[in-house]
Amino acid sequence: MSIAVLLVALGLGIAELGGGTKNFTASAQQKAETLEVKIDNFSFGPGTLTVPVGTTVTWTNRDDIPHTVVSTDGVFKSKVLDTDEKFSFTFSKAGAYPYFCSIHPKMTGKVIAQ
Ligand SMILES: [Cu+2]
Repeated sequence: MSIAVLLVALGLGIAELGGGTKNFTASAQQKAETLEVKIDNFSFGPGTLTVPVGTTVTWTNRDDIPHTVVSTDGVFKSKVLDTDEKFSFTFSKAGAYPYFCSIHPKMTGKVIAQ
């Protein structure tokens, strides 16, 4: 009798654990969102952006001068962005993604997806 009660209690505990894991997964998915990097005064801001995997990053050129966003490893490459134009990329794999402006190679930035 007492063993049966114990087993039921254990079963409930495991069920709760399972529910907790599902909730955690759901909230992690809700965190996937769009984050913005501003291009202004010949720099990317923030220069290093850490995001959860699945996040879409949008670069917006707030400068009066055309810029590009080009992955050092060839993962993504924007067209030439004029003032207020945007470029987006979704980081679906974890890793470090350094990038630069191909017009002004001294402009560099990095996205870390984890
Ligand atoms: Cu540039």
